[in-house]
Amino acid sequence: MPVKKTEAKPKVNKTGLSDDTLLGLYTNLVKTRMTDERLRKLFRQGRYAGTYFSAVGQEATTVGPTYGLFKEDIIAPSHREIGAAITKGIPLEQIFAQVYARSNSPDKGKSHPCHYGSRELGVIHPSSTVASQSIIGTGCAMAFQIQKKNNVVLGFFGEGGTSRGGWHEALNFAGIHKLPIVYICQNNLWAESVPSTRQSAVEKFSDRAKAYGFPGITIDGNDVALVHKTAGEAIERARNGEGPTLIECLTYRWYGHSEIDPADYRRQEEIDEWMKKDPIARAEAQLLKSGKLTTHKRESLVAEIEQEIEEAIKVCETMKYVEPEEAYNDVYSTAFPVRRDEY
Ligand SMILES: Cc1ncc(C[n+]2csc(CCOP(=O)(O)OP(=O)(O)O)c2C)c(N)n1
Ligand SMILES: [Mg+2]
Repeated sequence: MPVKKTEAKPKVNKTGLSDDTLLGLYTNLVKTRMTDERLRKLFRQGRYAGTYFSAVGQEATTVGPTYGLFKEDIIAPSHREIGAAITKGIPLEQIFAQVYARSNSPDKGKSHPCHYGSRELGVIHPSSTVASQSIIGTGCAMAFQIQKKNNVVLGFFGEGGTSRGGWHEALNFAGIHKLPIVYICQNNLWAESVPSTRQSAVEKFSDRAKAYGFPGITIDGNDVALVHKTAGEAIERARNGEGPTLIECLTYRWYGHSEIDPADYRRQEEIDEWMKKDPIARAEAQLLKSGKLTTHKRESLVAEIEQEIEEAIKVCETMKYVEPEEAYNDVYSTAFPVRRDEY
């Protein structure tokens, strides 16, 4: 078949995206929400130990930027990025294994329940020290630049993380060297029980980018189409060697800091107000209106995800816990240090 000279442009809907893209985003939002809600429930049933850090309500801020990345692009997540992990392609079985701390988890049960990572899929395994992933992610962006690769890093953190000294050093360094990284601040208004107003004296967290010489923007983080488009533009800039961008996504976590936090430091009116801005309901309304999604299609999608979740739980709950000796493995990587002249 001869190659067509001009491809018909995909139809763009009111959100400025094609229906296919919006449906792809929506599918990841639903998968993330269903997995997250199920993990909360499993914790309450005592099916695993520790705690769980839900990101329900914040899905658009993680799914939106990640959707459409190349496999070789890197994500530097923190503890509330289940949506980025799922969208980058980490199988549910591994997500559950991480939370359950079983031997099939990538870190063999060593870390935090919500520190999803995958070397193969370019998801850096987070460290518990808040915002430390911004430093490591910036280093990865520097590696891409040295290697002259056309790849980017997405660096995620909460607004509380922007108070850490290392976070500022990382952004300063990225600005100086015009590194290919997009920083995504999930401003969910709270860092445990500390309100965002007690975290910074500047009006917007995105204003902090000015100090480092690159653009910063604050957007509605519950509008998945807007988040995807804004991040897409920043990713393009980064790929073209034009340097970093800081995107502050205004969003909200519906539940406590973790499942052991009743979050009674928040007003009920605040919670109700944000629940009305549910990112999934908004994307769904648009898709139902355009006819790309029907109630029947939605039901089959939910049933398909439900089955995947059930299978992942079954695998996890029959999997052994790790032996104590495992604590000594994988502490130092054999792949490093890599000398610069080996690139
Ligand atoms: C250096 C450091 N201080 C404190 C903690 C404990 N801690 C874990 S998450 C968190 C809140 C972080 O808030 P934010 O960055 O806004 O992310 P969010 O939890 O709201 O997603 C704190 C204080 C930590 N892990 N590391
Ligand atoms: Mg926060």
